[in-house]
Parts: sequence; C-alpha cells; structure tokens
Amino acid sequence: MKRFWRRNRNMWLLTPLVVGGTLAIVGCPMVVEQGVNEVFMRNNTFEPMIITIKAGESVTWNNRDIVPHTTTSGNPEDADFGSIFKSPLLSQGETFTYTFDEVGEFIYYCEVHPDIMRDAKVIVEAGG
Ligand SMILES: [Cu+2]
Repeated sequence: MKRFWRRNRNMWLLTPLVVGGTLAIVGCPMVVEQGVNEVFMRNNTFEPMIITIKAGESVTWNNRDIVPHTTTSGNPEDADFGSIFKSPLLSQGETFTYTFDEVGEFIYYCEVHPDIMRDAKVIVEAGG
C-alpha cells in the first residue's frame, strides 16, 4: 500500500487541481459571441449604447451580468415609459427580442438601474 501511494503520489496531488480546473471552466459563464442586432447588458451598461437596424428587423437584448436588468422603452421620467417595449426582469443569460416595424429613434433604459443604464437608443432606418 505504501508503494502504491508513493507511486501514485503525484497523481493524487494533481487530482484536486484537475477537478478544480474543470469546475472553474464549467462553472464560469460561457464566452458568448455577440450576434448581429444583439445588445449585451454587461457591466451595468448596454453594449452598444446605440444600435442601428432596418425597419422590420429585431433587436435582442442579452443579459451577461449576474444582476438582473430590463430593457424598457423611454426615459424613467416619462409617464408612458415601457409603452413601446418592456422586457420582463432578465436574469443572467436571459434574452428579450423586440421587432421594430416603424422608422424612428427609440430611447430605452433599465428599470433596475435607471440612473446608470439609460439613454441607450435603437435607430430604425427605412428597410432596403
Ligand atoms: Cu440594469
């Protein structure tokens, strides 16, 4: 038994490292590639803050933060905020998609962080 232990000592010492490393890779949020017409909610900001699309196209918001966010049309001071689009509370990894049929500029913000996540914009141009 002593010989076995000695012979496999390095393996036993390495096991926690291997298991720990695997868990770290599996447990950490996957690197997600940002799609076309996709806005990341990351580090308590919208990335990009301004996105330009064609009428009839959709924008998808993807929360890459641990904290929840929303995407809500308008400004927090507006009486009619959320009247154009209003996502539910998005947890980490959750997405919300809205299709913009009308040409125009659409300001939006996050209801959880109205002071720091605001004045983001979707610019909708006439379709080709
Ligand atoms: Cu937020």
